[in-house]
Amino acid sequence: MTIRFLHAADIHLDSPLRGLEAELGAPVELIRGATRRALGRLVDLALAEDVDLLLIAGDIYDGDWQDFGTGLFFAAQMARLTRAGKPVLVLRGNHDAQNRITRTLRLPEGVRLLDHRRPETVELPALRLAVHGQSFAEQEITENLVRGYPRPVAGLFNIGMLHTCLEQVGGPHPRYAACNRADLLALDYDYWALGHIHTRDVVCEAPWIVFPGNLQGRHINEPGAKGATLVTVREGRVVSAEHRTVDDFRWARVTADVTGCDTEAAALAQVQPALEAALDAAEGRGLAVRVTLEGSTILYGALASAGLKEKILNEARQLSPLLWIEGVELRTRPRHPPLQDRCDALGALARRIEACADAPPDDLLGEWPSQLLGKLPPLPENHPLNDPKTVLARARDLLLARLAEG
Ligand SMILES: [Mn+2]
Repeated sequence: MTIRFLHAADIHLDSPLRGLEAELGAPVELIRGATRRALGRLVDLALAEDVDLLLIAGDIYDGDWQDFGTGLFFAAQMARLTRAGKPVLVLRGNHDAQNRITRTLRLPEGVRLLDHRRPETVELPALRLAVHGQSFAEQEITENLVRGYPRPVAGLFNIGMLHTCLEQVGGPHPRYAACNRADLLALDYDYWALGHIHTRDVVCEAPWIVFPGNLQGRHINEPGAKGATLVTVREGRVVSAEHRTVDDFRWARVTADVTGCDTEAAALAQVQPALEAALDAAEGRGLAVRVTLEGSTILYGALASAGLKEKILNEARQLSPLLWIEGVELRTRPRHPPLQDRCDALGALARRIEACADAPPDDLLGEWPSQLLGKLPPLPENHPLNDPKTVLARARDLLLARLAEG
């Protein structure tokens, strides 16, 4: 017997845009509707693949609905599945915990929202499946929910649904139902359908422990293809758990190396292929790109001046109306034409400085560096100041850079 189910999480339906309206040229409409269109595509995929079941492991909503439209949209999409006879099991996560969502709408028959007071088990005998899970009652669940989950049902394929930060504890974020991998393994289920971590992660394959990632990236820190995990189970064993992309708008980071560019036009030309590659990867979706420039360049100062983002946005717009520049990051280093090649007094000075660095340090510096160092506390053994040649080379580079910048 073969069954297939789709595992999604972190839909964050109608997630608000933070400050995007104020950004020059931002495709606000494309981004605003993206979470809804991604959910629509998830349902399209479930129908096209004729899956037996859809699981959504928490954070369907980003928070309390602005109005009933959010809930209406979700219920209507779920009805497309239930009308086709496909059951749906959902959990509440930290964003849509029981006490955070004040408005309610009846969900279609066939959509099962798991209990927030205790772990609930749903058996689907026709599919030879048992699904165990518990919703978040409130936003911050500090207890280890898994500790209360029941033993597996013998003879069935057991799935655990859980919204959890897993072992990502510490840092600024609260412990959202934190647990260890060992807690999950101890329950001896066949598949763990997790949610909360927005980057897809197959934590383990024996048994399968999977974060499918969120359905739709919402900002530059959620780049790349987003979607759900399609799982195939044959004779009670997982034979595949594949990512399927359903996102509608894409976020990407690209890097362009501007080493050797001596005009702004040349630097902008270096950005173009990186933008084209990102557009290709987005396969016709709207795309927001963060561009990082790196390399050493004589344009170091020029690139840092105002207007660079707008100039790159202009290049982007000419490539495709679907492309937007979310931001530009400069990781360039300064580089100046060698002063030593000049015929004037500055060139002569630069050549003297250059030559000094190759001279024996004692000839050049005499006793004073060792006298100076003698007055300092002892340096660690590998400290660069212990080597006069290194000190000289550093001094040379610094002097030449200062001279070149005028
Ligand atoms: Mn969450």
